[in-house]
Amino acid sequence: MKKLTVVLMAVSLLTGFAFAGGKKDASSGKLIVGFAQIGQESGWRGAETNSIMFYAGQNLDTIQLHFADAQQKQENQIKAVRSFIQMGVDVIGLAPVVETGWETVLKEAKDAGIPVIFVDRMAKVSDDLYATFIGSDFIDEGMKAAKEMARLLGDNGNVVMLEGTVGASAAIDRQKGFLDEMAKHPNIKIIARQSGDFTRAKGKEVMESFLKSYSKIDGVYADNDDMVLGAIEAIKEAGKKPGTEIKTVSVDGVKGVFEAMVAGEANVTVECNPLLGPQFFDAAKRLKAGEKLPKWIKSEEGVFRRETAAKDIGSRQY
Ligand code: GYE
Repeated sequence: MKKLTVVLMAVSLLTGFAFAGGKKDASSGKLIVGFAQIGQESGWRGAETNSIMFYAGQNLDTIQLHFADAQQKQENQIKAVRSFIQMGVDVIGLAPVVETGWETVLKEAKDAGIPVIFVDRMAKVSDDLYATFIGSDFIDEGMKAAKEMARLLGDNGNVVMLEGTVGASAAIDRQKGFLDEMAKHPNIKIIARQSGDFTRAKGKEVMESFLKSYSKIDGVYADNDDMVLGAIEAIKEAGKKPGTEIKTVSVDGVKGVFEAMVAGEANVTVECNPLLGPQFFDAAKRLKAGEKLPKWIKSEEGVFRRETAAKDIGSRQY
């Protein structure tokens, strides 16, 4: 905690489009990076932000980080990117909240000669508008989740889906993977789908309404762990048993879900690695040095089940 406080003081923090930090100090020779973060919607995102801040804080002599929190609004992210362009940073990191609507601002970055790294979510733009994407294979995560759900339900039952932010690559592709895989299990019915915006509060709200509308729900799949944690609260408040009567599968691998698995209230989490700080700054350094990077730097991820959660929880870093 102490370390993080030092880091927070050392990097410039921008909330939304508000801009603090001034022109870059070109004489410093440091790698100057602007990072346009989505917000603070989930435990996963908090872990990613910490990973980035921590790495920058450990490398203050070589890295200058300007960090913007867009509070889940694309317009704020666009303003943050524009302010980074104005500052003349060396590299921009962007976690695009949604997939579309980025062409104009990315062309501005390109014209200014500033490479852009997509971090953890993708955007739908042509290859010349970004340098690389560092992140997960969301389709694969969704498929893994569906296989786990089919196993938990013995290939039969009713499933509801709590979906992430509408238009976010992490949500769109996880659902695609989940549904494609589920198509191989015709006795499992997807009876309802709705967005819970990747947050615990909305996940709970949506699950409450599902529980009112459907008397037989055997499984809940969520695009992230936070929403399933909200759903678990809703299920308990409705007098049902999460993890046994209603099985859960979600994506991320945050501590809270491991705790729920240890308590027998959740079943499976498919890992999505948020500890991207080291890879991000490594890529930024290489881009500054003029290197060309592969278009996708993929994260490696596992699947964690309730049966081993008590053992696994000890080695979890987020
Ligand atoms: O799964 C979710 C977060 O973009 C991969 O965003 C990320 C997702 C992550 O809010 O919890």
